[in-house]
Amino acid sequence: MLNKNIPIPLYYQLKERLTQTICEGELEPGALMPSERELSDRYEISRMTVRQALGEMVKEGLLVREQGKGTFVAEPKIAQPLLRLTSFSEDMRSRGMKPESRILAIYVEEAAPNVATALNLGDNRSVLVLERIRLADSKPMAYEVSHLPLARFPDLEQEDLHSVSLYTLLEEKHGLQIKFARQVIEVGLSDRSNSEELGIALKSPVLLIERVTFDADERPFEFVSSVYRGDRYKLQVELHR
Ligand code: 16G
Repeated sequence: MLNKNIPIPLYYQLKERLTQTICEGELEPGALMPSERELSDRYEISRMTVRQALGEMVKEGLLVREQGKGTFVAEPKIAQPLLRLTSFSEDMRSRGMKPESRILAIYVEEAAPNVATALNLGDNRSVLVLERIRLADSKPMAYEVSHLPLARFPDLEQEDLHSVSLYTLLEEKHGLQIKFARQVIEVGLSDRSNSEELGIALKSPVLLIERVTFDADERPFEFVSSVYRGDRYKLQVELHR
């Protein structure tokens, strides 16, 4: 039971109690939370108090509300370190998750001016565009559009990129040495097309990430713009002084 005789608000006590049951694994990610009525009966508190506790937990990302379905325990966020250049596949494997890609499109096009500048393209502006949904344990995590100079990777279009890591392919088959990347991260809202592909509500918070990656000769070989789910990612960095 909650303690009505101490100066700690009841909604806060309930929130702490529910958070504890989630942290201890009693309520697992994806589990449906008991309804407001059940919680108010169980803890003998008003539904308004329950609503306040659940509302705060939704704001903090511990719970997610799905229209018409109920409130669920959120999947834990992936803490993405910012100082190492890794691939999506490496990141997921290092966490014991299975990386996969759903290829939405592969095509060749004339690079847009910003892509041509980022990739330092001269007269030959043909780029291979790879649109992928990146999945971890079958759940969509990110939407990525990669642009690669076609002249450097003419055979890439024929490869089976569904289960393979692009970086592994470039390193192992094309002998590329991946050296460093420049990345810009912004906050944004999901739009109609990526919301659907990522399985999130329209205008959900997302991370918009742009990466230009360079080889050992410091030549840029990929320009990637991606949309990462804000409910599944947090960024982590170690700061020194
Ligand atoms: C990451 C990179 C992306 C790269 C991909 C390769 C970010 C924001 N993006 O998702 O630039 O193309 O890894 O992954 O980190 P893969 O080797 O698994 O295909």
